[in-house]
Amino acid sequence: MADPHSSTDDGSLLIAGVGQAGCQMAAAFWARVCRDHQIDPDTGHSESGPTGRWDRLFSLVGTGSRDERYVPRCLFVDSDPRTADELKRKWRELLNPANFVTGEESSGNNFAVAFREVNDRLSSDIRDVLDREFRKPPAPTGFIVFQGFGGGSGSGLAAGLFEILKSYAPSAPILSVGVLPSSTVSTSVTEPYNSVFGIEAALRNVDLSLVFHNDLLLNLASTHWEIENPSMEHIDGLIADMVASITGPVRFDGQEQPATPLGAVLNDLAPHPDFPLATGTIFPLQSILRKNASIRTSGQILNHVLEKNLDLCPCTEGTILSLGLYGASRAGIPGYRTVNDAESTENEGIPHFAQLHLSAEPSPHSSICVVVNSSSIGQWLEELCDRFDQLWERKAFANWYLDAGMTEAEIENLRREVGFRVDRYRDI
Ligand SMILES: Nc1nc2c(ncn2[C@@H]2O[C@H](COP(=O)(O)OP(=O)(O)OP(=O)(O)O)[C@@H](O)[C@H]2O)c(=O)[nH]1
Ligand SMILES: [Mg+2]
Repeated sequence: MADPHSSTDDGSLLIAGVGQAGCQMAAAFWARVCRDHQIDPDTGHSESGPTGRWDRLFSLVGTGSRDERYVPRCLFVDSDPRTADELKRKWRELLNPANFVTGEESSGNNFAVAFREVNDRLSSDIRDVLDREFRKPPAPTGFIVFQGFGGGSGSGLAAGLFEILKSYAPSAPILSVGVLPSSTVSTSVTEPYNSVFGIEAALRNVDLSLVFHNDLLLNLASTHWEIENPSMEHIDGLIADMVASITGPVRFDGQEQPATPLGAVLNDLAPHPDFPLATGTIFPLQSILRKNASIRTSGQILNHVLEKNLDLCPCTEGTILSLGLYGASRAGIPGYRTVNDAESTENEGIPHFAQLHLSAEPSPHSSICVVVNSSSIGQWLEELCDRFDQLWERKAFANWYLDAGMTEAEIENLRREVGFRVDRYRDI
């Protein structure tokens, strides 16, 4: 198939959720962007017509205002059908059930089983969905893939999916959004294996992998968002809000510039292809405005966040390769603008940072999302490799992977590849 990315770049996206965590995060993202574009997520209709570059994410089906529905360009893939069935039920008017591809049972927390399954059984169904989506103009020219690295499906199915996506559009940018296994919120002992294999595949295929630790997000939910006993649903909402913020410039025209393609946003955040990892945080603008009555403009918010609130974001130690600040309002995004260098020169301590997109008149309902790509993210990979090594030294659970077709040499090679990444981060 021709690579549509090479001939046209109208910026339309296909959003995939893989595995339980990935599907749930992707569904939260759709609920959030529906609201941004004034599409009712419960019906798929838009009373007053959708706003912004909705056509970059949704297809319009039906004619006449009564029949018109806005259908997400999505793909949900999981070995286990249960999460998919729940999402199909919950969002039955919004998400097309034909865009869900599932196996018969969970991979059992096993990258190798899931990777084999995608190649053996699921790839033709995935290709059917992609064929349909690529036939609808405009064809997707960028992908976002949500995944839980610790899960067998989130790692193994996604590794297979990246290869399929590349076969449709080899040069289209890919953003992966993933949760890393955390020591406190973890569901399986094999998460370090799955994550090393899953991260290796992501870093080999994507332009940027935006990674999060669930325990840090749980903490953020209770401290800055004042949510009592935060659940996974709250965490998925925060991740969805961050991805919505980062894709704001893709989905809405700016005041001084038209909407940007995804590739440009990812380039800002991963200015060097060897370091395609970032993490982020999001907090309410209200808390800043309440304490600082003199803040009036986006530029002042930028300076304030860089000076006082940078410690809210993990991984701001070490050398910062890029720092993006994105603002979004829950009540819709009235118009983005890029704060230029002149407004940000007060912060000489930050060597590089990506474009800042905030609405010109900050609303108290806005949130601020900070995304950072820095040398200290390498430590997250290093911790993961250490946890992998503790298992592999004893060959603990090795037979799970060997029995599913991986070889010891292959496993050690994938571990080495992630080790090379750690070394590169150390050398920054
Ligand atoms: N942020 C977030 N994390 C989740 C969610 N659901 C599960 N997790 C975490 O994600 C990791 C992967 O778990 P799952 O998503 O259940 O695994 P899976 O991808 O379905 O893979 P298998 O079931 O092993 O085939 C684990 O560390 C879970 O704690 C979710 O909705 N949001
Ligand atoms: Mg699962």
